[in-house]
Amino acid sequence: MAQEKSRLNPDLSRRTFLKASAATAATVSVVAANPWSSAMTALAEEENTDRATINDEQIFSGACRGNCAGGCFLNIHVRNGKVVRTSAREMPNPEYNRICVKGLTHVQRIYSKDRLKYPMKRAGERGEGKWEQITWDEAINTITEKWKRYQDQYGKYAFGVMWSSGSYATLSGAGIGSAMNRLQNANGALNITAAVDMARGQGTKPALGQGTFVTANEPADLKNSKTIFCWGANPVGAQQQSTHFFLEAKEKGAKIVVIDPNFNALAAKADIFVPVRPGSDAALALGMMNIVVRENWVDEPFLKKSSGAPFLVKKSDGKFLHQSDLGITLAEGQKDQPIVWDALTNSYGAVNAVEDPALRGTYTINGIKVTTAYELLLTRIAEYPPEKAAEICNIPVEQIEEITKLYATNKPSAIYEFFGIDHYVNGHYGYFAMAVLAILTGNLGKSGAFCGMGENLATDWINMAGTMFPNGAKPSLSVPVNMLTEVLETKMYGETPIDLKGIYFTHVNQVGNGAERKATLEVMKKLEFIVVADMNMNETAQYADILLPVAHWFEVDDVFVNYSTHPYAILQEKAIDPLYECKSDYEIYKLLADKLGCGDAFDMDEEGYMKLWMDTDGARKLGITLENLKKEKILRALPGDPYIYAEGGVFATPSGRAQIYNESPAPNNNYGQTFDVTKEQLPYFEPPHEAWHENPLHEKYPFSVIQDKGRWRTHSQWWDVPILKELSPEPFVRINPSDAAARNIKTGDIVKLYNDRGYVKIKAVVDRGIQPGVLSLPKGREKHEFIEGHYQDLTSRVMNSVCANSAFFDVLVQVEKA
Ligand SMILES: Nc1nc2c(c(=O)[nH]1)N[C@H]1C(S)=C(S)[C@@H](COP(=O)(O)OP(=O)(O)OC[C@H]3O[C@@H](n4cnc5c(=O)[nH]c(N)nc54)[C@H](O)[C@@H]3O)O[C@H]1N2
Ligand SMILES: Nc1nc2c(c(=O)[nH]1)N[C@H]1C(S)=C(S)[C@@H](COP(=O)(O)OP(=O)(O)OC[C@H]3O[C@@H](n4cnc5c(=O)[nH]c(N)nc54)[C@H](O)[C@@H]3O)O[C@H]1N2
Ligand code: SF4
Ligand SMILES: [Mo]
Repeated sequence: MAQEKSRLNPDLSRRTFLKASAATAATVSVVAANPWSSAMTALAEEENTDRATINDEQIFSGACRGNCAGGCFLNIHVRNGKVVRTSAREMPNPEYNRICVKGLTHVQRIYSKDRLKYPMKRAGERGEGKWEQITWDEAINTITEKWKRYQDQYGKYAFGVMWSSGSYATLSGAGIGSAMNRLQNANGALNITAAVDMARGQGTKPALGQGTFVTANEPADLKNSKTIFCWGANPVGAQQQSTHFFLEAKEKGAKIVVIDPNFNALAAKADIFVPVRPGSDAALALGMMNIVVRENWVDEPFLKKSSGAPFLVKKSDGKFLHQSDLGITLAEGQKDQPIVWDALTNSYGAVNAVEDPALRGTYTINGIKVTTAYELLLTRIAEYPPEKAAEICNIPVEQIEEITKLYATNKPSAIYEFFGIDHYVNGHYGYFAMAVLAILTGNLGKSGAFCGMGENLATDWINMAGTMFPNGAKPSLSVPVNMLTEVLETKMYGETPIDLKGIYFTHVNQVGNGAERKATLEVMKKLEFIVVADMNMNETAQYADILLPVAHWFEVDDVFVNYSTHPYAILQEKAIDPLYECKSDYEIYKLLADKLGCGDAFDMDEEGYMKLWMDTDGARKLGITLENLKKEKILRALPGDPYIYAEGGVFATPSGRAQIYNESPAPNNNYGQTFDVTKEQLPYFEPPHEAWHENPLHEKYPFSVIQDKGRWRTHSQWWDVPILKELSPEPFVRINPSDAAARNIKTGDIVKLYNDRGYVKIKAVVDRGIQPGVLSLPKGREKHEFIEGHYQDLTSRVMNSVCANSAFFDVLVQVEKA
């Protein structure tokens, strides 16, 4: 780690900090004999221990499984029944060896004084902070009695479960195939979705076949790219462990282009920095497509062989023309093939029978008017010539020309995305347009060429049906959390009656991390009953009626595989027993299921569940069995080496081809809403909902606000770790010098950011890297860390009509000296 200085506390260097914290540790250990102080003692001792003399240490395998996407493989060092330190463990491919400052401070997290220690019930008013310790029996009885009673009286959706991304694991994590999904579906409770990070999937899936995750090659392949667009991603802050792949690619001669409103840390290493206007990325991609077409940089063989560009689209209903439309009788089990135009024979044919399908043209076949998908795309992109894109994005047209040439000719090229573009109401249009740009240039399905997040989610081999839907259970109804205000008011979700009385929150800090905090608090107020299962007293836990203390990740056996920037499944060995009265989430689900009448769905121990989870031919093909995992502790969970998404141009779309045209757009939260289908069928640009210079509100609130994911937190996690607090003592807003000067704001001044939804008071840092008219806040701070207000008081819960997703960056504010 570099000798860093705190920007607001420049006197604190890393060495003085370490000395100071060791001293604090020693002092604390003298005054109190509790697990917290013994952890501090242990840390202090660790500093001075000659490791060669240690002979009583046990080392367990573990994963750091929060939602930072690192998924680091760790050694958990235990002495005398205490976790004394964590260290990086050797990965099968050493390029993936990793740990970060958070991974190194788990000891302080495990023994944090803010950990929930025993079940509690609310003693005062909700949110007042008065608690009474209760037994597990009382907690489980109270929860299940209410859960059942609400469901009996008001229907099964009267009780909901809400989870987000606190941790990913099989038994005690959130996410696909986890035991929590099983409980939810077995019981039929309402599934309240976090509506976060959904625009990427909405935009990308129709084009590339997979949703939010998995459309990138594995991170180690990045170094094989010749051009890398880091587009709406902040790897140095938010995918720290992948940053070195960018640098290695650069060393090998790759050109790096960072497309971002702000000069993020990777921009410092980039060849070209493109300071786009926030929320304008779809327009940039559309402008680039025009140049690709104009310059004949279209990869026609790829389009013909691996994409639906030559598919004929019916004028009547916008769907692809299929054999069945032409009255062709299909044999049993025969696939109804899309029809293309055969330029050689000047006739039509099934796509699998035509050698050289035409990309262009409008035809009438059996009286049906059709045109190629490619032709439709050309018409759409013509609306966004590069000059217009330049104006929308507020960048020089020459820069668009320059980066397009690189991307389309200095191949293989990768578009490395994350969620910068996602957090706007127009987010999914950006991702769809970027995917289509990749398709046009054939920058997909090869080493060094991809369009995705460099993050892996091995869904292919997980036994989803077996884990998530016990005894033939069906998926329960999903409602995005951003719509709860309306649901509670109208008791309807589309045509479905919902009389919601209570929610079980797990793996989520909705009050701290949800958009539009006042609306969240309103919902919390209206609910009759709130349960929170967490490791610590986060902002949501403070509003609970019943609090359940859950075990830390190293206190339970589990398997980690989801959402990581490496291609491995990791065995989590229970390193110590759960502290205090904490229980693993899995054990809690078992207790709940028993009383809710679906105990048979949990009629297995931890090992039984893990085995069920990996009971697929896909897993066996990869050699993933519990036995192997116990032996090796870590196993490769993706095929190929390196894993290449859509290798050879075979995509996970219904046609097996990449699609530039979406014939059946559908909302990701379909409740019967109407939407403009033509907008969704082809790449499209519309301005963000709020954060736009032409929005009349811009006069009053002239700043867009971005929130960066910083390395000191994973969202709201690690907030209770003293070492990290010392390293990053307080949040601050970054502002461009010209904007700061106009308001007489200097670094260290307290400023107020506000809009009609609320305000936050926070210190300012003047930073040339921030675009004028933009402010940047750190993501993941808790209420008590702001001088006044909360950053989530600024955000809005408005969503796109086809995409249930929180647009955290689609926000306008004013800023002034407080
Ligand atoms: N303003 C603004 N808000 C944002 C964002 C933004 O950019 N700006 N980003 C959004 C994004 S992208 C995301 S993903 C969300 C994340 O939002 P959350 O999913 O709420 O994020 P975390 O704070 O990581 O985790 C929530 C809680 O899970 C708990 N937890 C961890 N492990 C376990 C476990 O094993 N069991 C149980 N029961 N609990 C556990 C943690 O202690 C923590 O309190 O935030 C969103 N909020
Ligand atoms: N340390 C740490 N790591 C994390 C997390 C964490 O909390 N802490 N959270 C994890 C989670 S859940 C997520 S979702 C990811 C997020 O991963 P990223 O999306 O990589 O992280 P962000 O910090 O949200 O940064 C997004 C980048 O997009 C830029 N940006 C903002 N608006 C626009 C725009 O309109 N156009 C373009 N082109 N760029 C824009 C921002 O300036 C920023 O540089 O990080 C994960 N990793
Ligand atoms: S916080 Fe992320 S990068 Fe840090 S150790 Fe954990 S998984 Fe790795
Ligand atoms: Mo996220």
